[in-house]
Amino acid sequence: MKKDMLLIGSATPRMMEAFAADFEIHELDKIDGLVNFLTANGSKIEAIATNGHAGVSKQIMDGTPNLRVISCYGVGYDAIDVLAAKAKGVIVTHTPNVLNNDVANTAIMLMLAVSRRLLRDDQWVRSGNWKAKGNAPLTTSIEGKRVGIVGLGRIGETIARKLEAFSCDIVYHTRNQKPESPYRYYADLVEMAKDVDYLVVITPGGASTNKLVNRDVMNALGPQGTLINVARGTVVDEAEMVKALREGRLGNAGLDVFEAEPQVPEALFEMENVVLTPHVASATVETRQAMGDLTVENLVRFFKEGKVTSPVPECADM
Ligand code: NAP
Ligand code: 8YV
Repeated sequence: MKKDMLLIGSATPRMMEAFAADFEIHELDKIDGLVNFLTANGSKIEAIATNGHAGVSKQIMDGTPNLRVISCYGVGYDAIDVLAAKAKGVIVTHTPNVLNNDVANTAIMLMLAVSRRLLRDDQWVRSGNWKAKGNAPLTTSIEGKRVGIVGLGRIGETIARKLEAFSCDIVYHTRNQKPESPYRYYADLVEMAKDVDYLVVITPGGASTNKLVNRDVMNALGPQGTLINVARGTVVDEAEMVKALREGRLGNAGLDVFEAEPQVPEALFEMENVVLTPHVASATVETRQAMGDLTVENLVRFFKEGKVTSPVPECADM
């Protein structure tokens, strides 16, 4: 018999087709009145599929007493209260590794787009400036520059490895030093920011990283420095970042994530030294297909084999 699954957020047609083979799907977006839905159907729901943005609200967690598994379409799961889920015996899964390359590519794309003023130069051609004013002003190379990676995990390591092709000098900051890493470690983030040209942020979100990149870190990075954030908007103090960019205390920024998405501080829209993308680091057809397949696989395996492929670390012992 098909299990009842609550789908929070959207899923691709391929995911929907795969889910439909094993689950009775209840789409939150199509439910009219969550309280009534949970009263009538909450006890039937055994599985939830959600994503890193939407997570699972307390109301839904409390209203689904027979929930057994939550599958997150994304590697970051800061929007899910994993400890509350675990306390209820609910296992949480996510999609690590399959997105490493595209997220790393996005970080490097932002470094290049900011430093080589890609958007300005595209506009230089389209606006007729090239004909009217001649060559565009010179830009800055990323070649051989020092890059500080904040969070040297699966994606951070991938960024570091790819940046070796640009002869970059890689250093990193994490809470725990990685003794086997070839890169120089900084226990102190401000000290690292003082020494680098680029600071690339790729930690998880959540309480432990909230506003980790604060005013002191941005001042240390300085007027020639570039901040790249592909982690979560909460990891950077956004108001301080806008001020630092405006006052020239921070040189440039390339940002894929924001504190209150899809709200983005409008002050950033006019800045030529800033490149903005709408949280799309993993959003290629290829990577989203791999993430979708893993999201489905975790749920299907759980009910067929009693185990999952990629539990979040907190649930690895369940
Ligand atoms: P991961 O393998 O778990 O790596 C996380 C790294 O962050 C580890 O090196 C960890 O080291 C470090 N870290 C954690 N808390 C820290 C803290 N308070 N201070 C300093 N470093 C800290 O995770 P991943 O797979 O690389 O993914 C990282 C994150 O990227 C995800 O959680 C997600 O938020 C984000 N992401 C964004 C997009 C996007 O679309 N923009 C896509 C994918 C992922 P220590 O534990 O030693 O500190
Ligand atoms: C996605 C992400 O935007 O994996 C993550 O942590 O932030 C991204 O890959 C998202 O989770 C997909 O819904």
